[in-house]
Amino acid sequence: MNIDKLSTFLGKEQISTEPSTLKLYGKDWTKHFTANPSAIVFPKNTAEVKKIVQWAIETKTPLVPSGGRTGLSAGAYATQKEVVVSLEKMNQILDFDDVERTVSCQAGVVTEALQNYALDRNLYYPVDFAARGSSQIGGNIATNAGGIKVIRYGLTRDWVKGLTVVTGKGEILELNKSLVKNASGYDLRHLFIGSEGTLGFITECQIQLTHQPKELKVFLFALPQLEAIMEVYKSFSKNFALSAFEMFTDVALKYVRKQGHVNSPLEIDAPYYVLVEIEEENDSSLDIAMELFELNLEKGLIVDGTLAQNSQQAKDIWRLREDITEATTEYSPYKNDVSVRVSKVHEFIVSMDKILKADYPEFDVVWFGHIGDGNLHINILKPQQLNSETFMKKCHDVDDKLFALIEKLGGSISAEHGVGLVKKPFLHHTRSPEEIAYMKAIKTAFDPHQILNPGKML
Ligand code: 2HG
Ligand code: ZN
Repeated sequence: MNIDKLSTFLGKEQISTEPSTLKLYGKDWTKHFTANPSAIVFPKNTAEVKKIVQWAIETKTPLVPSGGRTGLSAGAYATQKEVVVSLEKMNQILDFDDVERTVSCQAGVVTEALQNYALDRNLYYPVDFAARGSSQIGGNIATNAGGIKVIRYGLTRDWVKGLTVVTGKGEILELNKSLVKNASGYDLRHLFIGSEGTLGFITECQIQLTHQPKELKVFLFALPQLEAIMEVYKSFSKNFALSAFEMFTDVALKYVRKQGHVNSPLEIDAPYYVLVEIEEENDSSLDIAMELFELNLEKGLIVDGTLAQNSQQAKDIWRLREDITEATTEYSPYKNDVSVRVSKVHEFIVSMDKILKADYPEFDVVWFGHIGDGNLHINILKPQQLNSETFMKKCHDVDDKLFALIEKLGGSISAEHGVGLVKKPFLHHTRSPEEIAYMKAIKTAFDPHQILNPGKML
C-alpha cells in the first residue's frame, strides 16, 4: 500500500489509520459533511512536509492540510480518501527578535499560545477570535483569519512578515524573510495568505507583535430597531478608533442564555445588541463615551446599556457575543459569513432582514457579527425533525437571493471563514470569471499535480 512508503521517513507514531483518529482529523467544525480520509500524518518539521509532498506527487495521493480544525467552510475536510497532513506537532515558537518585535513560529502554534507569548513580553498579538484556544497560526494564515479586532488591527495578513512554505511541487520557499520594505517584485507571501492550503503548506511564519493597548472599556447596548445599529456605530467611530463593534440579535442571546453560562447584565430586552470596545486613550475618553451613550439614549437609538466595571464584567459581556457559535452548534447550523463595505451595511441588513423574515419563517435565524468591519454571520438552525438534505436545499434556495443581494452591493460571499467546500459553488457572485481563471492559473503554477486540497475553493 502507498501509505507504507511513508514509514521510510516518518516514525510509526507520525502515521495513523486508526478509525477514531481518521474521524477526528478528517474534518473541521463544519457541519453537514462526512470525513473520509485514508490516513493522517503528523510531520515535525518543514523537511518532513517536503518529503510528504514528494511522496504524494509520486503516488498521486491528494493531501489535505490541517491545523486546529476550527474552520467553518469545510476547508480542512478530507472527504475523498485524501491523506490529512496535521501540523499539530509543529507547535514550536522558534525565535523572538526584540529589535523588530517579530516572532518566528511553526505553523501549529495555537493562537492563544502566541497571544500569551506576546503578553509575557509586554507585547500584543491583536488578531483574536473565539476559537483562539484551538486554532493554529498556520490555519489562520491559510484563511487570512479576521475576528473581533479587525476594525482596529486588521486581518492576519497585516501581521505576517514572512512565510516558509512547501509548494505542490515539493519546493521550499522563504517568502519576504521578515523584511519591512521589499520592492523586488511580486509578493508571493500574500498569495499564500488566504490560499486555504491549495497552493502549498505553510510550515513556518514570522509574525509581527505590537504594543499592548491601554485599558479597554467594554459597553453593551440594547437597540430598539435595525436602523439604530449603524447610527450608534457612526456616533462612536467618529470619536474613537474603536477596537471592536460587534452586534447580535435577541435570538442569538436566547441561545447563549439557554446554555446557562452567562446572562445579560441589561434590564431591558431588545431585538438588537451591540458591544462597543474602546481604548481609554486619555483622561477624557470615558467621559466622551458616556456622553455619547446618553445622547444615543435621548435619541431613542439605545434603550438600555451598561459599561463593564471590571475585567470580569467585560469578559461576561464578551461571552454573550463569543459564545454564540458554541451555543448554536448542536442545532447543526447552516452558516453564511458575508461582507459588504461598511457604508453599505445599513442597506444590506435592512434588505437581508426582509429576505430572512420572508423565506425562513419556520427556522430560527441567528445573526450576529463584526458589523463595524462590514462582516455578518448568518446561522440558520436546523429543526431537529428535518433531515439534513431537505434543510440544506431550503438554505441554498435562500442563498440565491442573499448572494444576489451581496453581488448587487459588491460584497463578498465569504468575509473571513474562507471558501472551502461550502462556498465554492457561490464564488462567482464575488469573483469575476477572469479573476477565477487567474486564480486557477496560480493554483496550477504552484500545484501542477493538483494534489493540494483538491476540490476546495476552485
Ligand atoms: C465568530 O465571529 C466566528 O464568532 C464564528 O467567526 C461565526 O459561528 C459563526 O458563524
Ligand atoms: Zn467571525
